[in-house]
Amino acid sequence: MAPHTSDRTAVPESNQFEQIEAAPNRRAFLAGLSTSSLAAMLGASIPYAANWPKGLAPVALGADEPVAPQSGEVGLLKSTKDGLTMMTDRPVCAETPPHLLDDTVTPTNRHFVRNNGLLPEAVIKGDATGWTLTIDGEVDKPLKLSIDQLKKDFEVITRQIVVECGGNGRAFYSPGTSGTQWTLGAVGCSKWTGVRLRDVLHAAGVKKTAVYTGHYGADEHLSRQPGKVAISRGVPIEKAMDENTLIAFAMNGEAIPALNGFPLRLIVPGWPGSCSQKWLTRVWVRNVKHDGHKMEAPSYSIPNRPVAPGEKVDHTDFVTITSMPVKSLITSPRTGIKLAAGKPVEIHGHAWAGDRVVTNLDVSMDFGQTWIAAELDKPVNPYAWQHWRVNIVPPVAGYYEVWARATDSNGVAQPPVSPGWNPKGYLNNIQHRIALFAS
Ligand SMILES: Nc1nc2c(c(=O)[nH]1)N[C@H]1C(S)=C(S)[C@@H](COP(=O)(O)O)O[C@H]1N2
Ligand SMILES: [Mo]
Repeated sequence: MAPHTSDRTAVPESNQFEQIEAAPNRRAFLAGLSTSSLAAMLGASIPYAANWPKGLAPVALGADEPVAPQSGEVGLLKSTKDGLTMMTDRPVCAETPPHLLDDTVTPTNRHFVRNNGLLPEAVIKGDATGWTLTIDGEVDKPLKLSIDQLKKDFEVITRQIVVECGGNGRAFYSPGTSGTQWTLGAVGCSKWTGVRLRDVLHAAGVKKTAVYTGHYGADEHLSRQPGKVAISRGVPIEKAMDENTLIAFAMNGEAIPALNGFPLRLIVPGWPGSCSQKWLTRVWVRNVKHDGHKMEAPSYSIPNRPVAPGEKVDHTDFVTITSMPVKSLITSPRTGIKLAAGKPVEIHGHAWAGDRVVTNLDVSMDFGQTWIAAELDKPVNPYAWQHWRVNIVPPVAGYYEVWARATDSNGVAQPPVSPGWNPKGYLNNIQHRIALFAS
């Protein structure tokens, strides 16, 4: 049988949504193929290929599988984002190919999208009328603030901050793990403008009993069942009090677009993107660790000890992910380019390290035997990604790979193979490799 594009995703039986997503994605994929590719997949020539209606997916390859209703969010993705790869269409998830992340500050139309639920109508329309943010729980004075009040009553700051999905790199784990099969591009570093969460919490008066935050957004659960939330994560109160944790209302100098959290979102730097609640409506200050949807293991959690690839792990043996690991991307040249042997070529990209900073960036062009130190910039502000560049010379004609390895301030470096396998496939910071053909 022909390979199925979603074969590598092991879908747990309980996850009905990932199952219904497979069909429309596959059909769209098939619809984009030429008749010669289809013939190769079918293992048979197509005598009437000249009559093939453009965009028709062959029934033999699963074109009549049940289809989830197409959401208008796919149209939004296509009209507002540039060159992203759609991973799933319900919820909408899309990543950015590395060469499109070449800018020092990620343009809004190239910032990845990771949704767990469905957008509210008002967000799609860009209507923030009456939007409020509630701060309640372990506070002396619960607050309900309009966006204007936030802008007026608190200091407004702008920071370049990396947002990376905890599952970025999941596709490289073996055995495969369930969840969106992100490769390299569920990451971006845009310029976020907003107020410090800390200042707002201080205004509400955080009680001594406060230990954690619980975040709520206006998106709907995929089932549209009232009372079910798409995602509600939180962070320890110390992280909420970090002077770089923002309640943002602008991205790259303009209103945040619908898919990335209009009109208000959290930006919790250095931690899994899931902490950065979009379409933010409430921060609940808790006297216990937050227990919202996707806080519980195994969501955004890893085993508390090394486990063998494929091993089953008890939910009681998981810990919640905090800082993201050291990582880097080669954003130029694009993988697969042809170039001249004996001539220098500049390799460049970005590197970041969760709560730490990157201290070294090295590249290898001989499969890791020797490493060349790149010039590495300091971050423009804490939690911004750092840019690096280095010239290499492919000595003779042939196939080369360039590998990039970032090292953080604790001496931890990116591994050449996938690091600690874990049941949900988080935190894969394997070195990025590109191919070069010299002639
Ligand atoms: N309300 C809400 N906030 C959310 C999500 C979501 O589904 N709903 N997804 C989270 C996840 S898992 C990630 S990785 C980031 C992605 O942010 P982006 O879509 O702006 O790139 O948003 C986070 N905030
Ligand atoms: Mo995520």
